[in-house]
Amino acid sequence: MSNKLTTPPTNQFQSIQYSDFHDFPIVTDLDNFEADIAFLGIPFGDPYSMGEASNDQCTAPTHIRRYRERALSGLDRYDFDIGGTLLNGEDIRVVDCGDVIGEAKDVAGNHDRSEQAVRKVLSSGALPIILGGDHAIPIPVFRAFENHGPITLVQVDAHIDWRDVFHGVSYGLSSVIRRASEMDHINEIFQIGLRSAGSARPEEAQAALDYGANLISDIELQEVGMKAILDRIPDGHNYYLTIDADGVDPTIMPAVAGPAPGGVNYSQMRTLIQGLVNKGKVLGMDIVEITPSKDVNGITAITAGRFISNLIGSAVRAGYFKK
Ligand SMILES: [Mn+2]
Repeated sequence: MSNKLTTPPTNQFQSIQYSDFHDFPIVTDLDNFEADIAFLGIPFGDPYSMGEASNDQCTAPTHIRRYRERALSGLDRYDFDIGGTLLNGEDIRVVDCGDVIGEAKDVAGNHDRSEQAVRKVLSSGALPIILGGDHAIPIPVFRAFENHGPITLVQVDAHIDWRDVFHGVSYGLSSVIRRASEMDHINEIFQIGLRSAGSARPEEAQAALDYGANLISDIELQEVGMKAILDRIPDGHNYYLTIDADGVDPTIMPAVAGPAPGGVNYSQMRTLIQGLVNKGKVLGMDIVEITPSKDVNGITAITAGRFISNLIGSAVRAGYFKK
């Protein structure tokens, strides 16, 4: 294990009590593993108050793992959303890299360790599936993709997240797309499911439009359908998909900090995830902003697990992992 990391190093993970991603192997040495797909929990963000430094979202990766068997009963089961078993009988190596250790008083260090952990996952050649944490955590994740551009960024969210600074914080959950827009390797941006009112003021909406971001409101999505939205996203690109749980219909993802009526429904998410996988190359995906204490019968975690199944199942069938 490289000792270049600041303490605590990324090879020290939380004990993974709920490693029940179908008994996929647990990786504890990020410098020495081979995989096609890797789960990585980043259970924190960049808080706006001390109370948020260690909050409900810190347990979200565990919550998602805990309900994995409810999202997909087994690797031998026929999944009607993907038209067969998850891995299609192929020799696909899926691993769980556990969670990056968070230190409440070391936000910058948390971001650095997260970036380095994702860089190591990418070095292994694995497709990372990131479990947040709040919507700040894609910022270090995007940094780790520095040499993988140009990337077309697709965001599902109720909010545009274009604040430059919010509550004195520049790398927080309300700034994630603003920070992404400043990265050379991030190119086109599609923001889907926008509705209600969040942190954005008119100047943030204007900044997004000035950049050329494609702002797709939930009303527009519901009127034209996800296939029409998908058609606007250019074919053949490298994509990264960041899913803020509050962008999704709260009837299937109620456990969020900022619920808003409306939102992207399950079949639309399935169309989006599988559509992106098939029109180019999805380099990575995250699901963030899940607050487990507000969940109802695990449905938020189960929905997250379904998104993951759609990504993996369609990527397998699209030949992403052909040796
Ligand atoms: Mn967000």
